[in-house]
Amino acid sequence: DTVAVIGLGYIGLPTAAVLAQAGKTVIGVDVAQATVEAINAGTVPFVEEGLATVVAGTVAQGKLSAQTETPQADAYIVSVPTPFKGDHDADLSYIEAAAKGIAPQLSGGELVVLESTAPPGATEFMAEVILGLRPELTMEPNLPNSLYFSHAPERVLPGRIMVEMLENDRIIGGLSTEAAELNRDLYASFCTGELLLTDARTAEMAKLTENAFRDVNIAFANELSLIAERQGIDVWELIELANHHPRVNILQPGPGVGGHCIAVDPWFIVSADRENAKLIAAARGVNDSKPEAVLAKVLERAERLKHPTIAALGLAFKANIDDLRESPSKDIAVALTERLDEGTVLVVEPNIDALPREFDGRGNVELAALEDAVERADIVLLLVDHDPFRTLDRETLQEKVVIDTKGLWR
Ligand code: SAJ
Repeated sequence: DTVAVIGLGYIGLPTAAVLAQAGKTVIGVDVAQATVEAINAGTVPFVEEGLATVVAGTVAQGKLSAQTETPQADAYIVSVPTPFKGDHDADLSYIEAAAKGIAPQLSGGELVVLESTAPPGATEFMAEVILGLRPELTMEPNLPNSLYFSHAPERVLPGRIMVEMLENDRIIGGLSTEAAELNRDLYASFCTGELLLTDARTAEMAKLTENAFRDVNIAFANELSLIAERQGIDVWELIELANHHPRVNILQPGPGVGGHCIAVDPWFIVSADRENAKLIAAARGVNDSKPEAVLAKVLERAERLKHPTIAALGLAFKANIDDLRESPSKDIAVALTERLDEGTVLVVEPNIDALPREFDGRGNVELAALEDAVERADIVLLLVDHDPFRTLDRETLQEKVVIDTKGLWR
């Protein structure tokens, strides 16, 4: 019962940890020597609630270890990045590299699961790479030389990964029924949610569909926010009122959509079928245009003042996290420092200790404490709905120009 998990990032490491906790012997594989060393020392290379304890415990019990080479195992779980290449096409080269590492270790009977979010056909692609290198093995089930390929996309929410990994329902799509069943039996060892079997292409598309659904719905709210602004209407009141209708449930507008999933995955659908994916592509466009609209509004207000001080509240991609990657709020704050003719930007981000490197070399920006920044500011720009901003004393905002992109202070 040995499982190899290839790629020990935000999904791979938690997956390896819960499998080890469930009693499997788990070997994690990563190209980063520092990650491997951290795990073998029983520590974690990034922060995720509850992960450190499970990693420390399973490493101490000898159930979890890490290495840079792909080992022999009964099951393989591939959890590597799928970045963009070209015009938002999926770059499958990390999946290909993982498959090439796995291929020489196989002898027949193994399960190979793709966990990475990927476009329709990616599991087939992974299988073709492996079978291309090992033509004596087959996808045909129930033979001594059979291999079993499956896709099990994760849907955990960062910050709640260790809970959702155990409790969420999982979609499991096999290249054969037997492969899906083997994958189900493995995941049943740690997952108490429902395990829903289908084929690999449907599973791939299901994951992309969930995030595209959310993106399209956020785009609807963001488009409304632009229309409402021109009409002199408060968009949050508008949405609240419309949502009283029993069949209307509009999401919340904001400065844009960030993170590594919702702003990325819909493109994989677009790239698979540009002709038909019109609404999904348009939604991406609306959400990606929102930071520029916020910026234009702030700059317009700033131009009316001499040496304006602007407090930019929040850099993270959503509330109460320290994750600044793919964050529209950070992009807005950085662009502000570039495009402001004169004046100062006071960045407030309670979840970090130093400004990220994108601000390097800028003389007109400093990281400030909330109360200090608001007191000094002419313009207060709210970009993230972090709790400390929610509870800010509103009295301190009087006399200020307030641009509230999250509707937090209505
Ligand atoms: N946002 C809005 N308005 C809203 C809701 C969200 O502007 O009404 C923005 C957020 O501020 C943020 C972005 O959208 O910038 C995404 O945040 P999120 O909390 O909606 O989602 P993520 O990216 O943290 O995680 C999503 C989840 N997918 C869905 O809810 C369908 C999660 O379950 C997935 O596992 C994850 O993507 C993933 O890994 O794919």
